[in-house]
Amino acid sequence: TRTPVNVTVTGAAGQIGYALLFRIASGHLLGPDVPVKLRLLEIPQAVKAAEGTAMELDDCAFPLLKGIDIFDNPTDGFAGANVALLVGARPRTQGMERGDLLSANGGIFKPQGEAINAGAADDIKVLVVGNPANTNALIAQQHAPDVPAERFTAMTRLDHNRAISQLAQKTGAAVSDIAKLTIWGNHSATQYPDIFHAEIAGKNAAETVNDEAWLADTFIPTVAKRGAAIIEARGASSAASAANAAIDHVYTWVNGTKPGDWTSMGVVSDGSYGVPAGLISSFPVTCQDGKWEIVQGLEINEFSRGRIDASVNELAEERDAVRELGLI
Ligand code: NAX
Repeated sequence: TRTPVNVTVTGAAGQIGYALLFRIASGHLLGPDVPVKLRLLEIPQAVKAAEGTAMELDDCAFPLLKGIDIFDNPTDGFAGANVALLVGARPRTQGMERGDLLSANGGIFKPQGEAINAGAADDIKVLVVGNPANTNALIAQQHAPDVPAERFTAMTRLDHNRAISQLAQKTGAAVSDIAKLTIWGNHSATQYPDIFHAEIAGKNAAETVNDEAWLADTFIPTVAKRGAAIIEARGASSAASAANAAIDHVYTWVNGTKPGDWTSMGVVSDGSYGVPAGLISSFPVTCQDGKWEIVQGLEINEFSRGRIDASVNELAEERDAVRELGLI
């Protein structure tokens, strides 16, 4: 029998945590034959709530769940971690400037990066969900010099899934018929969902849709502003869909993309497609044997170029801001 995989989840007592932990424990993160041990990391005030969630996890009697430990400090929380899901973050509150938001998150992701560097397992894979996800991932990565940079990723899979769903609804296709969709750039309102290389049952999606006005005025803003629309409707931000995307992201990273398809992940740039090296930006990636690779050689038309550049510029600005604040 396999040794359990240690999965650390930060923000475990939050709403995404509540939707995420049960799916990890039931085998959806890594596969139906992979036992897991959960390490829940919370701030001291939320440890009691995390204990409540742990009681419910016990009450599910999940066959794959081999243990739950709860921590209130990153050093212990990341010790021996094979997979780390960094969900807990400092949300933007009213009147908060971008600098304040980045500083507050630097105070979380710097020590977490250091703790991962010091104590995580050699095969550690990190997914940052907490916003601003790309830049939080950059901060953590910069403080983990002994961990290969490619092990730090940021989540744009929710945006990817949202885009697939919108495209399926527009064309009447099944979601499972849609392939090669790409989210480029930052997980923010500037993100660019690209259907020019996407396929619907093997046919080019942009040609099938053949409606640039819909693309520019409906599809892109609907995907980019979906988070706000969910808050408006539900009175709370996306939680189950975000947890589902985190599951998808790690599952795909570990178990691979399907032949003839790719996914979207925020990964460290090697300079591909004009994205400055070192930025953590969303790209089309394939995964195999637990490693991701940026899809190369795609032709980028003018429509896409401007939108990719705008989102990447925003990432560069965020990086410059955290640099100025001394966070990286
Ligand atoms: P909640 O406020 O419900 O939960 C956050 C939890 O994190 C709280 O329990 C809090 O105590 C904990 N936390 C705070 N600082 C911590 C620290 N230093 N160490 C450990 N735990 C800490 O937020 P929730 O709705 O679960 O969202 C979590 C994050 O995901 C937010 O930053 C949110 O913006 C982000 N999202 C990212 C998405 C993405 O696609 N990348 C989509 C969904 C979501 O908006």
